[in-house]
Amino acid sequence: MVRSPNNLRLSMHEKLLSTDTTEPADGGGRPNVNARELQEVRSGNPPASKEQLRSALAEAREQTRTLLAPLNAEDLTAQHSTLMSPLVWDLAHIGWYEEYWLLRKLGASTPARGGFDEIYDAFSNPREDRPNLPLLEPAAAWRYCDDVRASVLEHLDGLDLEADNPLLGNAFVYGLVSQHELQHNETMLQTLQLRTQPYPLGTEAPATLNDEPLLLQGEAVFEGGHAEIGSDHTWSYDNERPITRITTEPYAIDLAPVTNATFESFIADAGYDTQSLWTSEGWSYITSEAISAPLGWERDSSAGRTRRRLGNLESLPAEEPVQHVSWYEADACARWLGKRLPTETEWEIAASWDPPRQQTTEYPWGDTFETDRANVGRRSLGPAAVGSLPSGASALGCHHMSGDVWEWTASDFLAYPNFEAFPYKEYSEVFFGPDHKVLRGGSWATSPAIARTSFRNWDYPIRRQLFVGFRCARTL
Ligand code: AVJ
Ligand code: FE
Repeated sequence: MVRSPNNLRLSMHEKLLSTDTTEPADGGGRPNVNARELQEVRSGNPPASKEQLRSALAEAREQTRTLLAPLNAEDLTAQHSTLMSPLVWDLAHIGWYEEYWLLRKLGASTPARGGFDEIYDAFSNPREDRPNLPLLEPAAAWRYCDDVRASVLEHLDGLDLEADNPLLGNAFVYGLVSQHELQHNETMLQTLQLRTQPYPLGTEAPATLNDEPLLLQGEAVFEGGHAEIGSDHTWSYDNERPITRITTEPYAIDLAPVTNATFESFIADAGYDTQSLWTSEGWSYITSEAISAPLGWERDSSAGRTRRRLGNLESLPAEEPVQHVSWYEADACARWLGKRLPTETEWEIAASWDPPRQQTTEYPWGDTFETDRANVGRRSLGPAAVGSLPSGASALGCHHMSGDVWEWTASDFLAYPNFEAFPYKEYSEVFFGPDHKVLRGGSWATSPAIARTSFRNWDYPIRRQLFVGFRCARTL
């Protein structure tokens, strides 16, 4: 996994907690840590070492190589869906973004190679137009990425990480670039999900990490009151900041995401034909697009229900979280269940708030990523059965909050109070508003460097190629 500077910072955090846990007189179990001291540790010290930056970049590149290795030049240059770019655009865009931030913006003397802004800046052209651009061929795109990387590493050797440059605070700009590459890996997997040719799944079945999954049908309860959301994690994005104190009404939230079996029951109960379950936009969307099941679901008279996973046809695993539903379908199915989608605040409390300690954790189980607690980072190319990852549960008792499937929330993508765009408005700010819904938690395809509980993803409510499902909540 990525040994990000954050891990180092977190081990200090843990040390603080474990060496100084004198119980307060009220026996409340709250560690006796001076809040300001903790705040300082959480605010991104110690600074990253160059070795950690090199390995974060190398890890992201390794992921990109592994992902694209099974694909030929035609697979890489074709546009498989107008919703997505040709894969070779994503590849060269990864190199362009790295050149832009780690060479041009940091003022490296190394000359910029491309002059590629009109082609590879995502704001220059919509995805559907990208096949018509004079794109680099796959071999040239790889050479470009490799050349940029070589210059970046050379420049980093001579760089003063303590220099007075906001981009270098906590070496943030290196986090920006490595996380960008990892995010585009997931984007490329969405492209592979939309095309019909099979992508090799390897020998591994979707991770069932516990042979006898727990039956997870209950709810966790938050009694209401104060909690914190957001992050000051070293490499968190501007939209996760700052840590924000909120108050919320009591609510219940499901211990697990909705499964394929439950979603089948929704379909069998005429869910797609019952207008009263749908918002008016949702109803016109499914009727005009003739949608009657999640993306990739098919019905085979002999095999029963099947689904397409990265182009491979399989029988539908009943106990996996449902994937590839739009926000509208999630919203309607939750209504059919007598519940609703959680707000992103409710979701984040359930994922990371520890009520006795009055603290948030970066992953559901604590502050350090541990491989066996979550199905992330393409360790398998699909979600794990619900209940198969009991060691990944949050303080409130919710499972699968990191990994498996992104989860739609009820919330529009908006700024937290005191938001400050950094380092550019086009990462988050230009997307704030009612057009995008927030997704949380990361999927099986998301790197652990991104699947932290504070991470906010967003997309249009009609999108279904995402590795996204949902869990339900209700007001108490
Ligand atoms: C956070 C996944 C919505 O893909 O549009 C990639 C991430 N930003 N390149 C996106 C991103 C710039 C972003 N999402
Ligand atoms: Fe990008």
